[in-house]
Amino acid sequence: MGKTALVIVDCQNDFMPPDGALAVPNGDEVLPVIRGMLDRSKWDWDVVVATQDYHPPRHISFASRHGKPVLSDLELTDGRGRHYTQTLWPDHCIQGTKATEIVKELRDAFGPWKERMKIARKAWHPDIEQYSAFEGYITDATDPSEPPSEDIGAKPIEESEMALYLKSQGVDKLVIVGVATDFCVCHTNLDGLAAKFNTVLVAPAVRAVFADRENGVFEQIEQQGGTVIGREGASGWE
Ligand code: VGL
Ligand code: ZN
Repeated sequence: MGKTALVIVDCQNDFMPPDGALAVPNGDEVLPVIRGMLDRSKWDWDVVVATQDYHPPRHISFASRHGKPVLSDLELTDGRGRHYTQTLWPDHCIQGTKATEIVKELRDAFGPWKERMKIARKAWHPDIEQYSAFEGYITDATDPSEPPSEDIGAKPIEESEMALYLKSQGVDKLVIVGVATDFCVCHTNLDGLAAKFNTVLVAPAVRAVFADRENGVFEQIEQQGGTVIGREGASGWE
């Protein structure tokens, strides 16, 4: 039978209220749910991947770099010559700082999974935005460390480090939790489907930057063949 990976998206200090620089509204509500999913006596994930937004100072997504207001949209050309619309963010998740660390409440629960666990770091290049775990690189480091020195270049999703790692472990199903539903969770889930994984998004374990967009994200994922569970509330999804 195929194996299952729990994918914990961006549960980092900077995304958590009350003090995070880019606090996702009610983002901390996902933590007890995800902690429960890391209880080794109840769950047996074959693989656990925790993702980390991992920006250098002056990252292309930072409003401060462009002298524009936070949350405004800006047409940009990125470091690979791609034209796109960037939502501009406050400075957040800077490499090597506490702000980019995965919250302690979850790190404390990683112990029993150590042998099965990887970190996927993304958006580490100054001129490239990456919302999806499938755009990042895979590492064992849970502590702040240096990113690669050069852009590894865009790879087709199915040849990405994330897809190759999951496939090398026999994984064919992803259970996706974390923040933010409308950015990194959404892109990770859609890329997972594009890379031919079955996906299950656990609604009680995700929160959005823009809460009114959450239903649209769930519908888009379902239209692409993904499953969304627990939309009616926290009970009944296990
Ligand atoms: C994210 C905005 C900027 C996310 C990351 O984790 O969803 N959102 N960077
Ligand atoms: Zn970011």
